[in-house]
Amino acid sequence: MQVILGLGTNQGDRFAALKTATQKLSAQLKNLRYSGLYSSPAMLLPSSPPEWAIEFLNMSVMGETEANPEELLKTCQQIETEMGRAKEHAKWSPRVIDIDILLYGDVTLQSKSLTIPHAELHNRAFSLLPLLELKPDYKHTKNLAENHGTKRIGHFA
Ligand code: PH2
Ligand code: MG
Ligand code: MG
Repeated sequence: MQVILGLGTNQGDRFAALKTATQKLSAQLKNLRYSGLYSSPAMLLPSSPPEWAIEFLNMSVMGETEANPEELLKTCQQIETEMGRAKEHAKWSPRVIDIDILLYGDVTLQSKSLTIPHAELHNRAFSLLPLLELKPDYKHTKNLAENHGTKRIGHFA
């Protein structure tokens, strides 16, 4: 199955975190391809402390896997854990790495652990713009004139 994952980081050496994460993912996904690199202000909750307002780096990757969605989710979570992300964390707190399943082929799925396509994909320029580089024909509902300060800052690889 062809899948697209969204990567985000706003803690520590963000570029190094993307390098490490993509390296780890390359052991799990075939024909890995990378979007460009995007920077955007942290999207926070009204209750988030102001010190969480740390600029994000986001990108997406596309590859092929034989893992089912739950197995792929486990793989993503394991890489997050290996890279030092705490299992229990406050919602939208700064993170070394976040790896989300954005698309799993054309599958739509809703379970306790997973919503595919990603529940917020159509609201987030920092997810959608990198995804569209890899899948330009993806049909979405977002008005991309409102991109919440999301900027393409260069190539990843
Ligand atoms: N991820 C979040 C919450 N806020 N903001 C930006 N700019 N980029 C993200 O990836 C992001 C966020 C929850 O996963
Ligand atoms: Mg996320
Ligand atoms: Mg996540």
